[in-house]
Amino acid sequence: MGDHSQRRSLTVQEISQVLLTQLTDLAHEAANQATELIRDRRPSQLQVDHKSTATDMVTNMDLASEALIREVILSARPQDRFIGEESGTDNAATATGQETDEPVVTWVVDPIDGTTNYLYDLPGYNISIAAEVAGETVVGVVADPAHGRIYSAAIGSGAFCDGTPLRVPNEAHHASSLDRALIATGFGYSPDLRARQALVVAELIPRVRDIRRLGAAALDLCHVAAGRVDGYFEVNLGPWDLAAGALIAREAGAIVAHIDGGPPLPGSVVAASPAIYDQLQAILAELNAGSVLAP
Ligand code: LIP
Repeated sequence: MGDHSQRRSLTVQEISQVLLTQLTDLAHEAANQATELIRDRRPSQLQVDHKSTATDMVTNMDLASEALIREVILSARPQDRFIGEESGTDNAATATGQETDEPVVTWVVDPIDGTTNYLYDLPGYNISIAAEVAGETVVGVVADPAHGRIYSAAIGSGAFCDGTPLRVPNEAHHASSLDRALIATGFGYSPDLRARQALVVAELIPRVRDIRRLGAAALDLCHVAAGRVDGYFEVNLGPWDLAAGALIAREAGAIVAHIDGGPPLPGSVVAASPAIYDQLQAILAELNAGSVLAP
């Protein structure tokens, strides 16, 4: 194995279409196998543990799904890095990269996004798999097992749902003004944070068509891409909640940014059709939606 410390890191622009296709196909394979596991082999009784709060749950199927996705991906590409929500491990120390000039690929995975929905067997839980190069998401796949849909995107190549191109509607038939916009959002697991987030929604709700709280960030972003909601915002998320869905929304023509404007950062996002993005971003700034994290 050569000395990879000298290996140049390719820019995102230099990634070959061949590599993007390989990564997309591998993410689809892993998502399909994880869908079969969590939906078709769902046990009658889930084992549930808690993380940050009593409502921040992880089930045995979250763990099994992540182990399966890790196995599918790293058995095909052992040189890659893998960061999963539940294992909390990052095999950066063992990721060696290729002998060739191929860039280091990091997989960012939420094995079940929308765990509460999954626990209650409510639609909306999903499997979110992203591949990153040089810190930028280049491939994103989000599987929606309850509806049998798979959303996907590769950087610069558009967004798709089950192979059908997705394009955010930006004409008036959906929403050209905020008061006709359907906006999705979500809440954290801390009661104090949820109370502050609810105050923002209380101010917002009279100024939009309606609010939807669907329970899973990755799919909320895919709904923006598919025009099922006109915008989505949320704070206090993990990188695995956002990585794949943000690329899919952006590749479908949505504007995706940090809730306070600027490039998106892990944890905080606003995504919307170009027709209403500026209005939504402005009202969120007016309501200090990005500062709810500070008690
Ligand atoms: C969920 C997010 C959702 C948020 C939930 C939760 P998890 O992720 O996808 O948008 O509102 O509170 O964080 O924990 O189910 O993977």
